[in-house]
Amino acid sequence: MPEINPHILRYDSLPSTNDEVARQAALGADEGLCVIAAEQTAGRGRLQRAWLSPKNAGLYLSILLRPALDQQSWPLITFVAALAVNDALLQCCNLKTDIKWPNDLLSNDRKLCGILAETIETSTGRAVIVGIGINVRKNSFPVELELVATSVETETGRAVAPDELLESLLGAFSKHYQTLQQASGNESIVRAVSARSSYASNKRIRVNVDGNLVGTTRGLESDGSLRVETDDGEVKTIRAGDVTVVRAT
Ligand code: BT5
Repeated sequence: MPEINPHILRYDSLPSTNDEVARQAALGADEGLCVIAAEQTAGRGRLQRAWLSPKNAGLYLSILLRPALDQQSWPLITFVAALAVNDALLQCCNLKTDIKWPNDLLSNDRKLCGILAETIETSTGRAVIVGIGINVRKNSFPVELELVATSVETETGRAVAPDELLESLLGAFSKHYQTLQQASGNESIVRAVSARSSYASNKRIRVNVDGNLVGTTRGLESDGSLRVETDDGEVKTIRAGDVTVVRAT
């Protein structure tokens, strides 16, 4: 299985590292291109939501992949990134994080990392851009994020050196990406995520599909979809959405 051979480009400031990778991918850049910016002025989440990316406060990077994978496995690339961040934070910061379906890492129920995987067509084939934002330094979050966001420094009392975190992250990403390419790779990745996610099973949640569905999570499908059992016993398979915890009253 081919390993990721990272080609790292660093920038002081970019609108969005995902957009810069898309630009270079359109020009024919190879798998493994990794763009890092000290700040983003227009960092993005899903559905064009903003990702706050103040200067030197976090690790903001995007990796270009040109996967030779079945289409069914492509959604699992977000999980590969989540596992890599989870490994790197454990290795470099001794910080255990919870993978929140489908694209967040939490510490103490607050968001420490978000992942944005986007598929694009290029003249040399379809490609995936995996954007990862990790809050490293304590940061004065705007009031709407104060209660929902956190950073490595807040959680551990120490801001890890971004390069140390990056090296560990790229190594782990390469390892999990290789796993995904093996026979039964989907199952291995899904199993690993399930083991590191309190959201995969037996969690009371609300998800913003079908008019805000409420139910209990019942595991992950091999394509990464989330099974949710509603109160009338029906099990729905959710491919994408925003999940919030429903707390017992
Ligand atoms: C995400 O979207 O969580 C994906 C974030 C991906 C960011 C990376 S940084 C490098 C690369 N370049 C980019 O332009 N993007 C990627 P989503 O699940 O839609 O969550 C977005 C929501 O997270 C926002 O609406 C806010 O509520 C919240 N948020 C914004 N900035 C945050 C931050 N720094 N820390 C925690 N939460 C944040």
